[in-house]
Amino acid sequence: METTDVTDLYREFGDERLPPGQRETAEFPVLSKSGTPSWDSDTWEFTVTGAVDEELSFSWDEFRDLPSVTQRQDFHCVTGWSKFDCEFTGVPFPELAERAGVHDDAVHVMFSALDDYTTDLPLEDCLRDEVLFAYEFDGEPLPEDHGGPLRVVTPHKYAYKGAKWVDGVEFLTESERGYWERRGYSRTANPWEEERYS
Ligand SMILES: Nc1nc2c(c(=O)[nH]1)N[C@H]1C(S)=C(S)[C@@H](COP(=O)(O)O)O[C@H]1N2
Ligand SMILES: [Mo]
Repeated sequence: METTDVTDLYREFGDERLPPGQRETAEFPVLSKSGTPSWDSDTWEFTVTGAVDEELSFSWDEFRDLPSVTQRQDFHCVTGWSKFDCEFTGVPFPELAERAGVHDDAVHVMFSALDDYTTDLPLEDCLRDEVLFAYEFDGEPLPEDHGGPLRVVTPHKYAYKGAKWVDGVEFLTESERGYWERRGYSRTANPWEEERYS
């Protein structure tokens, strides 16, 4: 499959590919608030709910039948490391938003996950082709400790905005806070502005 290089999206935010206060690492550390949850491909279900024309639900096979893309992206963790050139395959956020028919009064999005993690973003920050529901990393199924079977990646934001083990997305007409956002982390999380805490 063809890979689209989106590692130049930093140009929207400045001249430096590496955001301030970050150091590049070749590793891919695992950061999880609790352990890696188990999942079952027979019962796994992904839902799109809230301010939409049609709420959607997908089985694992149905989700895998959605149109997908492969992108080369950078990954910035709020704790200070960045990993360049990660190859993720998955479904772009706008594809799902379009299928559900997002209402005009939706302004915010909440992602939920199998480990009860949540994270939120303004809707406009999600309606980008680089926001992926990813199920492959470097051509292999996404490792379970990195969020397999399915995670969100947000290369324009710190990585806590990308829910691992994601199982739902809810469109909101008022903003709400996710797990780390309630604990003082930034709601917008732009790495080039060093929006780490709020
Ligand atoms: N479901 C879930 N998603 C999560 C987290 C988590 O604890 N649970 N941690 C977040 C944080 S703080 C970071 S930095 C990245 C880490 O992703 P990684 O473990 O693949 O490096 O996942 C984010 N997504
Ligand atoms: Mo993090």
